[in-house]
Amino acid sequence: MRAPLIVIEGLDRTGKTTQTLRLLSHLNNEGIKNHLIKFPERTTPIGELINQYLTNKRLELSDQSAHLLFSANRWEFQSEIVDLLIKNQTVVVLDRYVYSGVAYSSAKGLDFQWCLSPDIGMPKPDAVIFLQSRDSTATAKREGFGKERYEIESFQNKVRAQFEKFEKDSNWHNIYVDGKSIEQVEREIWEVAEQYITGVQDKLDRFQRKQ
Ligand code: DGP
Repeated sequence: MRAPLIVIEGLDRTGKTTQTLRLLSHLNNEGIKNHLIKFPERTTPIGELINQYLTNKRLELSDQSAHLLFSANRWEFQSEIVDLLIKNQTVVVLDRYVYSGVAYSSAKGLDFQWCLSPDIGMPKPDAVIFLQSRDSTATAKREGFGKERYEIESFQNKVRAQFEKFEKDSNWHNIYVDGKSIEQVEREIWEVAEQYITGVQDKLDRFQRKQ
């Protein structure tokens, strides 16, 4: 038995990182062991290269190379994620995952299936919570938008269309953020997350006692 793996996805500047931190506080308040990993994880050597690529628009990489770097960055954490879920029985929350990898790269014109393939073998999440915005102009007006490579309104619309291809997956949950307070979105995220988490802690404790 493994602990739940919860992914928070979203377009740029939809409040994803704020909401991820609120979810962690909620888990802490409930006394549920948890661990956050944010992708891209910019502190590893591969992550540093990705950071340069995102922040220095003059740094040129082919779209395929960039895609494989983002995937390699996730693979750097594969065994840590598996150990947390299985050995440590810890809920893992990921701020972005494979879905961002596929959506951003296929929005640039790369083949959707090709984009999926380098991540085959990464752990499958129990739930993916996608923070959606119907109004791309509102997102584009948020503070800091435009600083990084992909923060261009027309491109974000293409990325959204690619993310929507995952909507039919049974673990996928859309949450619209337009016009909602941070607290409202936080409540909606918890309503989804708790379906996967509530009761799991008891089961995990019993399972560990049996080992
Ligand atoms: P964030 O740190 O969450 O703001 O993400 C940084 C940017 O990188 C954001 O524009 C989304 C993009 N991104 C995240 N993951 C991937 C990925 O796997 N592939 C590509 N091409 N872009 C990604």
